[in-house]
Amino acid sequence: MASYDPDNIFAKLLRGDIPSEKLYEDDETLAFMDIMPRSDGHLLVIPKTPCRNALDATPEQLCAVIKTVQKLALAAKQAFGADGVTIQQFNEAAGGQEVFHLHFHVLPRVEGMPLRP
Ligand code: DGP
Repeated sequence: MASYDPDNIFAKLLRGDIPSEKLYEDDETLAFMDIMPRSDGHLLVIPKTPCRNALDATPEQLCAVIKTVQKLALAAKQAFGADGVTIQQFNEAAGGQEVFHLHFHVLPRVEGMPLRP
């Protein structure tokens, strides 16, 4: 597996080099709106420490991120009047990953509404 690139887009976002619509942060994690939302309220949760993806993550990074995912999934479900929430996570290009800093997608879902491409 390739090593962590400190100049990936989410590392830049964490450093404040590029703007983001922040929703939540704690000592270990950050949540912000996805720039290309596939459902209303589509957000991303990332660890603040370097980590390429779930295959590269420590148990501590995974625990911290999944706790924030649950918190934000519950909040987004309520805020967007959703019936459910899809949680997605991709690993390496072949697994659909485009940004190589660990992130989970949180997608509020309304009954009968497909995800946008
Ligand atoms: P993937 O690595 O396939 O899980 O997709 C990366 C996601 O990150 C995709 O849904 C779009 C989003 N994204 C890419 N660049 C930016 C950015 O600069 N800001 C924000 N907020 N989201 C981004």
